[in-house]
Amino acid sequence: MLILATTEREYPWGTLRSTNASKVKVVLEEKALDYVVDRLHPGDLWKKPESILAKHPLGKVPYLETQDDGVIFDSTVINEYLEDKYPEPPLSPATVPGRARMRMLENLGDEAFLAGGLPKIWMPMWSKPEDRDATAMEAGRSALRARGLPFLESQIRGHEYLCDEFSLADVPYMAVAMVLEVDGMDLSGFPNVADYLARLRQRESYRAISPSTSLDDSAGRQKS
Ligand SMILES: N[C@@H](CCC(=O)N[C@@H](CS)C(=O)NCC(=O)O)C(=O)O
Repeated sequence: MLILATTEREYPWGTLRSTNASKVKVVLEEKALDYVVDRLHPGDLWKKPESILAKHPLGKVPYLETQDDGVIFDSTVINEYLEDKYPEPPLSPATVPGRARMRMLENLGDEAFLAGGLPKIWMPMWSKPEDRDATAMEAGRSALRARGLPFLESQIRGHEYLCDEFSLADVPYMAVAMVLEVDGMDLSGFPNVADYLARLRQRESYRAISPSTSLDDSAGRQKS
C-alpha cells in the first residue's frame, strides 16, 4: 500500500488541498493504484516537527511512503518514480524529444504556476474571506497573466493535451485547474487555457482533488 502525505482541509468554500501533493494524487488515480492519504496538519508544514523532517528533509509535502523503495519526496520525482514502477497506463510520450517536451512543460507548471503566482492566490484561501489580502491575491493573478499563461496558451492551442495524449506534463495544470476553480479567475484573455482547464476537470482523476469532493470521499483508493 502506498501512503501519500499531504495537507487537505474542508472549508465552506471547498475542500482545499496541497497543490504539489495533488499532482501525485492525480497520477495515483490515473494509474488506478491502491493508496491511502496521510493528512498532515497544515501548521506542521511551517513548524516542521521531527516526525515530518524524518520523512522529507525540507519538511514539505508531498512525500510517498512505499513498501518496496522507502520514502520518495518531491512531486515531480514521485510521479516519475510511479511512471517507472507502474508503466501502465503510460503517462509519458514514447520518443526522446516528446519526453523532453513533457519535462519542460511540467517544469513550467511547477515554476511559473505552482511556485509562481498560484500560492499568492491559494494560501489566503485557507483563511476566512475577511482575513485575506485581496491586493496580494490580485498580484498572484497578475503574475500568472504576465508569465505562465501566455506561454501555456501558445502551447495548448490546437492540442487536447500538452503532449497530445494526457501525460505528466498535464499533471501540474490539474492543480492549477483546482485552484482556479475555487478562485474563479477571469481567463478571457486565454481562451485555449480556459478550455484546457475545463477539459482537465472532466477527467475521472480530477474527482480526487476537486474542491467539491469531501475529505471522506478522497482519502485514497483501494481495489474492489
Ligand atoms: N518541489 C516540491 C515543492 C513542495 C512544496 O512546496 N509543498 C508545499 C505544499 S503545496 C509545502 O510543503 N510548503 C511548505 C514549505 O515550503 O516549507 C514538490 O514538487 O514536491
